Amino acid sequence: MTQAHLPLTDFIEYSAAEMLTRAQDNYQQVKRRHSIRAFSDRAVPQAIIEQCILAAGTAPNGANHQPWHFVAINRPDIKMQIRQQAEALEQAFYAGRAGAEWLDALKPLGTNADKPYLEHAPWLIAVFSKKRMEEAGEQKSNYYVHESVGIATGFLIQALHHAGLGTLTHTPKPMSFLSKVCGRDNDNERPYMLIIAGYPADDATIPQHAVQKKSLDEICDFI
Ligand code: IYR
Repeated sequence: MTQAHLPLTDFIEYSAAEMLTRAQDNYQQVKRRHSIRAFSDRAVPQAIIEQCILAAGTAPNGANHQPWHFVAINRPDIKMQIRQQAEALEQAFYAGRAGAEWLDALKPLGTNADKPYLEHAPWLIAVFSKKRMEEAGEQKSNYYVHESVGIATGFLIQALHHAGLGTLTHTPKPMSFLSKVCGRDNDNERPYMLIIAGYPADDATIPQHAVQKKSLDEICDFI
């Protein structure tokens, strides 16, 4: 049996001229998003993070199973644990586990194993993916989990940027320690990414090469 459908009442139609202006404005806004690695410890109200996570939860996803879970971390003791464990992993990564080619690719970023921002930034948002949907004792498979959680994470980053916060995506490898620290150590959930959010530090910089984006010709064909 097909499920009930509702009329699409919240679609807003714009003229082609308005659409072009809106698309241009959006591009100008999103191109001002840069990953930053120096965060201020200024507090950011939880209510802002809540709205951004609600926005992430609207992402298109497989069969509307919404195969994600977010853990928004503000507690200094938990942030400290994450910093300690992430830095230990990164030390091994930068000491050689990454391999020469990868380390070479990271040179322009100037990154190293020190991750003070994991303690300084007011919010760390751990994104988890869920293999199955658990519903009143029932277990159903989730679909396109990686794609769905990737889109939701993109929505989250965009929402945080739009709200006026600086962000960084962080993927310590392996990330399994996050499951334990966040109390999500179960067979169904996997850590997907850690998003750091807060005000940029006064001396925050971006790598010069980070602003060099490929041209439209390079990234797109119209056929
Ligand atoms: N996770 C490491 C290394 C790193 C890897 C990539 I690919 C980046 O774009 C940036 C960093 C770190 O956080 O330093």
